[in-house]
Amino acid sequence: MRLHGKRVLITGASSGFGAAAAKAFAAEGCHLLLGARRMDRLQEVAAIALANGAASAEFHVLDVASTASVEAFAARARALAPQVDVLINNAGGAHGIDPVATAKDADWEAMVQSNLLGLLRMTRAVLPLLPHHAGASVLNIGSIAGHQAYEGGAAYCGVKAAERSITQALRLELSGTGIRVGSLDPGLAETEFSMVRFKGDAARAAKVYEGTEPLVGEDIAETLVWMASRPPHVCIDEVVIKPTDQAAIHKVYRRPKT
Ligand code: NDP
Ligand code: 8X3
Repeated sequence: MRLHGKRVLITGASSGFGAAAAKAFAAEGCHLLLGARRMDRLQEVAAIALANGAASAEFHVLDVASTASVEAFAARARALAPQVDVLINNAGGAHGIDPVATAKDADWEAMVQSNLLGLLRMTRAVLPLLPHHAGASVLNIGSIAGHQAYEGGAAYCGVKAAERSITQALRLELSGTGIRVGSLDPGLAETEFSMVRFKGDAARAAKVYEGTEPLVGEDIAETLVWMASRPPHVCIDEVVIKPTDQAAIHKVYRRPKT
């Protein structure tokens, strides 16, 4: 599907994968609607998108943890145009890395609200805007954490495993509509993810990427563009992308310090 002039809605567009996706879909000449909680950052991303060729770049506050906020965001989308061609459910992240024995309710709740309920709410709100039989896509950001659990990741791995199930269920529910539903599941990527997980501890966040070459936002963004631009009869169900240095979730090659 040619993307020029298509309407693309991206959640979590204020940093990381979402901001990179805004720039990449802008370069294809798309109309963008960007959502996140940090409006100053969204404004910057929208300006970059316009400079990069976006047909338009609107932004609106969005907290996917709130049904009212999601509905207000969808109302903004409807006011801009009667249809959305590509929905990118990207908002989310990890909070803490404590084992179940000591983890905090607030961290669990934040992860369930954004990665799991947020994905469901956003999809429910936007489904009526997705055209049938026109190559529309719902692209969900999962994680290799949804394929393989790790210590301290019970809740995060759980919500990302749920993302895979939601993607599969939605594909079944939408059978016959022509709407494609796909999951893009990255491994280690350097964004603000670790700063959020470690609650602003920059030294601890930097350690995650020390000595290794992680993915960057652009790697994910160009894959999202590829998934959304396949011919309408082609659905890319699931893509797993890891850094070459990450042979498996626990096996990350780190170059010795020189
Ligand atoms: P970032 O922290 O850089 O980006 C996360 C984005 O999600 C921000 O734009 C943030 O915006 C937004 N967000 C978080 N919570 C909410 C909320 N309640 N409502 C609206 N927006 C929200 O990290 P990434 O770009 O890495 O993360 C993007 C997605 O990729 C997440 O789902 C993450 O789990 C997933 N992922 C990340 C990997 C990595 O290693 N980086 C690997 C695999 C998957 P704001 O704070 O302004 O609301
Ligand atoms: C992010 C990748 O391995 O840090 O989803 O959980 S990981």
